[in-house]
Amino acid sequence: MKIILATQNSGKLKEFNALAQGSGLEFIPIARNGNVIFPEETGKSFFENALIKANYAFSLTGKAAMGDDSGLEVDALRGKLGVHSSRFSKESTDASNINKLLKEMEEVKEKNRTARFKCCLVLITNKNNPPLIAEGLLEGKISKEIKGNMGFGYDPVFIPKGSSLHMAELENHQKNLISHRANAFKLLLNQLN
Ligand code: ITT
Repeated sequence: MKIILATQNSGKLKEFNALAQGSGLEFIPIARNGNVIFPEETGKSFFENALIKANYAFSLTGKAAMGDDSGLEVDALRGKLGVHSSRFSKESTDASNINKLLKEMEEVKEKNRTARFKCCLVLITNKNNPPLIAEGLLEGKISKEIKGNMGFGYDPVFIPKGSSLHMAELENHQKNLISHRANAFKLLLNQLN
């Protein structure tokens, strides 16, 4: 089954196609040429934003469509960045977001640097069925240094619980064994089967 992935993030597309190996699912980007204008992410939760993305892709294409909304919750910042993870800094690039996060956490001690990645997936298969919804998370902490060049987003400053490596130091297949996205996707596959 082919599923349109409502994202402008090529890292997400790559991860979903790796996670989907052997499942009979294949994720197709909503726009190969970047010509699509995405709706604003006005939701107050990861779920609301994932639904906005899935609805948009489904109404545009009429085909099965999935939205992923994800982000970081940092305890020392009282649960920020949440739904604002991608727009945390003014420039909204991965590098500027990471720099702002490290700056805001400069004074935070090691033991208080706990955080988690969260992901909500919404899959619309056709207009007569309610959407499928799945959520996943990954506990960890925010490092003081930037390390690694794999993955995307905040991976260079996130250390998964129990790991000595930053997420961006993990090979793709290692990240895909533990990530918030992988955990959500497993639950979604269970519902689909
Ligand atoms: P789309 O909305 O087009 O899907 P996006 O990157 O803007 O792409 P989100 O709105 O879901 O995605 O924002 C998620 C933010 O959290 C963004 O800054 C990502 O880089 C970051 N993020 C999500 N999953 C991540 C992961 O696995 N590793 C590192 N950062 C991640």
